[in-house]
Amino acid sequence: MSHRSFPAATGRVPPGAIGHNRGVVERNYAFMPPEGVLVSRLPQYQNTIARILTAPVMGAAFAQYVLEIAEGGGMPKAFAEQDIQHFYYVLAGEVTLSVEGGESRSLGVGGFAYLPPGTSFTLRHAGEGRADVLALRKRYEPAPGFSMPEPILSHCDAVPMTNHTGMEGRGFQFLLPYGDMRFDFEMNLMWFKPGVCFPAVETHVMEHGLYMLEGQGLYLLGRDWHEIWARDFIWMGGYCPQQFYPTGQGDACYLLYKNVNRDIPL
Ligand code: UGY
Ligand code: MN
Repeated sequence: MSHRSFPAATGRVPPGAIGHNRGVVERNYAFMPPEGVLVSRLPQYQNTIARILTAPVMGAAFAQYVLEIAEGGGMPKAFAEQDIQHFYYVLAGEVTLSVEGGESRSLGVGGFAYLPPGTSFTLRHAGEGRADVLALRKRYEPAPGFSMPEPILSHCDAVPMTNHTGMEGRGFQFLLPYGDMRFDFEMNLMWFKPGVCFPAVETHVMEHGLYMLEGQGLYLLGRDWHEIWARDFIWMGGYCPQQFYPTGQGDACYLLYKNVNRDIPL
C-alpha cells in the first residue's frame, strides 16, 4: 500500500450536491440549509459538535449554533462569560443544565434556558442517544435604571400561547418575559395555520435568527422566495424585507430570535 492509497469507504456523493444547493448568503440575510453547515469543535465542550449557523462574520450581532452532544458530552466544567448572555433550546434528546449555586434541571425536547451575563453554568448530556440543542450567545446591552435578569430554566409547555395580532391562525409563545426591559432580546415560538401569512411584508430595524422546527412554507427575504422546512436556518439583518407563507398541510412553527427593548446606539 502506497502512502497515497485512499482509506476504504462505502459512502457516495449524492447527486445534485452542487446544482440543488438551496443556501444563499446576501448582504443582510442568509438562508442556511443544514447540509452545508460544517462541523466546529469548541473548547468549552467535550464530545460535542457545534454547527455555527450565524456569526458576526456573516453580519449578525449575535452567534447561533446547533450543538450535537454525544453521550457523556457537554461541558466538563463550569463555564461563564463576562457580558455575554446564553440561551439554549433542546431540539432532541435530553440535557442537564446546572447553574452554579442555583437550580439544576433536566431539559428534554422543548426545554429551554436563559443565562444572564457572567452566570457560571454547565450544560451536559443526559439520558440516552444524541442530544441536539439550539444555542445562542449575545453581548448584553445594559439599560440604565434596570437590573440584570435572573436565569430561567423552563419548558415551552409552561409558556402560554398568545396572539396579540388578533389574526386568525397565528400563535405566539414568548419564551422570555415579553416587554420586560431587563431583557434585550426575545426568543419566540411563532405558530402558523396553513396558508396564514403576515398582514404585510415586514421591514424593521430588529434582526432575526430563525430556526424552523415544524412544517414548511415559502420565506420572502429581500426580493427572493425560498422554500423552507424543518432544520433550515435564516439570518435576517436589520431592514431585511420578510414574509412567511406556510404551504404545508399542518401547522408551521419556528423559533425566532429578535433584538428588542433598546434604543439605537448613535
Ligand atoms: O415579530 C417579528 O418580527 C416576526 N413577525 N418576524 C418574522 O417572523 N420574520
Ligand atoms: Mn420580523
